[in-house]
Order: sequence, then C-alpha cells, then structure tokens
Amino acid sequence: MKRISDSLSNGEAALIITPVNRRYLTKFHSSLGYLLITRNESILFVDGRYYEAACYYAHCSEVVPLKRLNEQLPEYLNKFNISKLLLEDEIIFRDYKNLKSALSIEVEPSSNLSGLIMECKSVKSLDEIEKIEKAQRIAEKAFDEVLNIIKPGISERHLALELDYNIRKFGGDDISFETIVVSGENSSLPHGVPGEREVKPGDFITFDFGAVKDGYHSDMTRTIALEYATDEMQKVYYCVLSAQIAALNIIKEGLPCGEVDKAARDVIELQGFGEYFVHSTGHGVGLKIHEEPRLVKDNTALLKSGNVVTVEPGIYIPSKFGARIEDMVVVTKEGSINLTKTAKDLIII
Ligand SMILES: [Mn+2]
Repeated sequence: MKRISDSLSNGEAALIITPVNRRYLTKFHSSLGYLLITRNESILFVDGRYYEAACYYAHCSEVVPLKRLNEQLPEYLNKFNISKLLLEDEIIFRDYKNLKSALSIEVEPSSNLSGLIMECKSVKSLDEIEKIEKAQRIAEKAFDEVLNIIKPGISERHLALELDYNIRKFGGDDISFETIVVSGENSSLPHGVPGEREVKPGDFITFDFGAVKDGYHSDMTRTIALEYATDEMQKVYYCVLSAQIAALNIIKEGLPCGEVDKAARDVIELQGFGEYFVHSTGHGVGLKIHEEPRLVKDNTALLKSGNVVTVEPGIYIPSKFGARIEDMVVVTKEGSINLTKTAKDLIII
C-alpha cells in the first residue's frame, strides 16, 4: 500500500477493484469492494455483507459502508483534492465505463499501477510462503490417499473426484483449479479433462492439482504408471525428470527466468523429444494459480528471492502418452527451497 501511495503524484489516487489485488493489499477478502488509495489514506468501501468483518480485519485507514459508489466516491475525491483516478489495467470494461461517466475527473487504467502490484505480489513474505506450504501439505496428503485406490477399471473422473474430496477433507478451502487426471493416450493432452476412461495396465496416469489455504494456492504434478511401464515410457519419464532437476538446480536469485526454461528444454531437446515439450517450464503461484514470474523461453526478467515458482517440464507424444512432473519452489539468494515433498522416482502401482 505504501509503495502505491509513494508512486502517486500530487492530485492522483488509485482505485483497486479486482478482488485478488484488494485482498493482497488489505489482507481482507470480499467478492465486491473498492479500495481508494491516496498519498496518505487507504479507504475500503464494502457492503453490509462484509462491513463489520472489514472493520476488524482489513488493513486500511478507514472502512466505509458501500451504498452507491458513484455517489460516495466524488465526496472522497473532493475531500482529498484528487484530479486523476488511476485504475488497474485488468479491470472489466464496464467498470471503467461506469466510473468514467460518473466522475468529472480524469479516470485512467494504468499499467504502471498494475505492474507495481504484480511486482510486489510476485515476492512472497514468510507469512505467504507458510500459507502456500500449508496448501501444498494438504495436496500431498490427498494424493497419498488416492495412490491407495488406483486399480485397473477406475475412471479418471473417479480419481479426480477422490483427489478433490481429500483436499477438502484435509483442510483445503478449495481446489486450486479443475483437477487434471489423464491416463493412457489421454495423458498426451497436457491440460486434458478427466473423463470416463478407465485406467488399465501399462497406462501413464498424470495428476495435476492443488489446494487453496487462506487464499493461497499450491500446484503439483505427478505421473505414475499402472502395473508396468514400457522402456519407451521409462525413457520419457526419466528424460522429463532430468530436465526438471536441471532446471531446479540452476534456480537462484538474479537468474533470468528464460534460463530456467532453457535448462529444462535443452535436456529434452538433447534426447530428441524437443517437439513434444509444448508449454513453458513454470509460473509464479500465490493468491492466483498463475502469477509472475513466468519461466518462459527468452524471458529476461530476473528471479528474485521470495518468488514462488513451479518447475513443470513435460513430454507429450500425440495419441500415445505423456508425462509431466511439477514441483513448487521458493527462490532464495543461494538457490531454492523445494516446497514439494512427494517422491519423484517413477511410481509403478
Ligand atoms: Mn502449474
């Protein structure tokens, strides 16, 4: 909040509308609300559903009961002599149009404002890392349970539901995203949707899933084989694993993000599977499942201590099979700390 206040010129204010950014800045979650930030004040407008709780828990200088924003906001803008209102550049167009026609001052989506918040969000505090770790422990426990029920004839959909149920049972507030369970020839679809296909001996089964705890997400992927894995499957699996380890090993503060992608991609290309690695190596994780920084080819942005990123190379051979392995790590000055504890040697069940 202070960094936003400091970035404002005389007469400028920022209005934070997106729920994730509002939550990040005030540490208070509401589905609807507006956070007005001036050079000295931070004023949160929330309606009757949230007002009392916000008075207790929201980090801001004032909480105002939200009635009709278009009538309330001008009063505050006047009081603080605001002549220009900055908005996040990712808000929906209707909100922008509405504010622009309701206010008599300059209203402008600002990529500087959004960029600043994004940059802050990408570097996690210890408290945030703790929440991500909690979410990760829940996801791992849920996965361990699911390993016990995998047998030929069980459907992808059934396995996905068990995973989701376990995540909630073990204390997850939600799942991070629609759980991916894909098997056999479906496993060549990196983001396939779990369906009625029943798993059978010789299948790869890929699980990509996560838990949410206190708003923070976890993300992991494991690929296992049912009863046996052919030589080709083993070769692909261990190629993915060595690519992942190569990437994990070079992560450290100050390294360009693109270098992490390159480390993984080089290993896969060298073993002849380059054309089958069809996505980037990883992404930041936090209040959203996909955040900055992006571990994508040629990204020159530098890793920072406190970034939490996934490392998730994969190989997908169309209509045959695929494998992906994903861990989540915290970037440090010396290297990284892996938040994922689940083993990575090929599990054959
Ligand atoms: Mn991921």
